[in-house]
Amino acid sequence: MTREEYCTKINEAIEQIAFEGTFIDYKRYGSGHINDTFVTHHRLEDGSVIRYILQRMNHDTFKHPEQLMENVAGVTEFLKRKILQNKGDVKRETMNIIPTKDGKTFYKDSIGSYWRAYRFIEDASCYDMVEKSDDFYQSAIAFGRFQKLLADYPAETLHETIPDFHNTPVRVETLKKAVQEDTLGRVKEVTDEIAFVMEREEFTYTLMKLYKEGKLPLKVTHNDTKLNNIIIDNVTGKAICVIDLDTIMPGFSVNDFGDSIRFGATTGAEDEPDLTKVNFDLSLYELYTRGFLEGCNGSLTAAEIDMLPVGAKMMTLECGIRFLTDYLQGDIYFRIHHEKHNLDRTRTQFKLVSDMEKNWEAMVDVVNKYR
Ligand code: ADP
Ligand code: GN1
Ligand code: MG
Repeated sequence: MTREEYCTKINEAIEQIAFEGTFIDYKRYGSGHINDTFVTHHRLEDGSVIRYILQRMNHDTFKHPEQLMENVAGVTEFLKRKILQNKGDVKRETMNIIPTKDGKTFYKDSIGSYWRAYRFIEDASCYDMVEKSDDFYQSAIAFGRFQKLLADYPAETLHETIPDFHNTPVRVETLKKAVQEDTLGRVKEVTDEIAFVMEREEFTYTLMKLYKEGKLPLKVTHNDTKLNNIIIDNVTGKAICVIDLDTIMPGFSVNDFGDSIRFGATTGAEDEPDLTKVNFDLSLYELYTRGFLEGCNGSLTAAEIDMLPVGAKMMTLECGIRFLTDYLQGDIYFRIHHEKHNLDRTRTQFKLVSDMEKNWEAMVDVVNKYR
């Protein structure tokens, strides 16, 4: 699709969605790797301007956007009821879908792209890295609370938006296939990284094995608990809203914990090319552990708590495996901004895995301190 055709489609989508006010303009927004996100501006009758989030859902990643939106609508309605019970603000403490003019949760355009819009959460911020450690702590409370709030959500009604999303052994198999196919001839560049994964293949079975033995429960989980999937209030400094609900599915609580750790408990960005700047940050790990357990507020079993460090290492290793696979397959999944972007991302993740292995006892001790 040319840029011009794309713009036509955005305008078509804006036309179909029941936004308030008169449309002014839109621009690209945020730093997500999967969807195309825009902010739109609209003028209200009193002259003020209102903003919305407009997204083109990634149809290659999410094969059934209509099912995905059923999940998002179900979960946000459920959360709204709980927020109201707690006398909270439903407009800011959960995502609010802006329906289409004919009352649907998404708009499918004439070439089959899926669009959806949300109320923009104002007077709040979203961070790509931990700038203030308290933000990380607040995000931990919010992600823990999110899980607790959804503990009685009817999990059987959720669609699996990406099958085997956090099934790490399956991710290893996909990597092996990409290595065999070596479509771009990149394998020779990454033999160390491939060996790094193979040395840890046995480890990747840890959580699935416990689950199959009935020792680890399935919960309703977010599955993409990066710091930039949480919105922090500019005035109170509290994490008010969990966003990016595309991957809500039954999963392991420890993976929600772990994904936050891999993204936030580090001294470098996810794509930092200089590995000397990337170190696992044990004190941020401790802060997050404290907040997450506080937010979960007794809803985790002893086995789940035991497995928190494993969740951290698992999600970091898995994310590295996914970046590496994408590098070998020609960068078809994660949005990249330069040729070796996925390789840089792979290396930061594996550096963090090595650091975690070196700090393993301390990681276990921290969990035991707050359990
Ligand atoms: P992706 O799946 O591509 O990561 P997200 O749903 O996380 O997409 O959105 C991308 C970014 O857009 C977020 O990181 C955040 O900065 C911003 N964003 C998303 N939803 C909202 C919202 N309702 N209010 C304010 N900002 C939002
Ligand atoms: C993607 O969509 P975004 O940018 O929040 C990915 C996550 C990865 C993450 C790595 C649906 O998250 O699983 O952990 O990139 N989301 C999907 O930054 O694959
Ligand atoms: Mg996101």
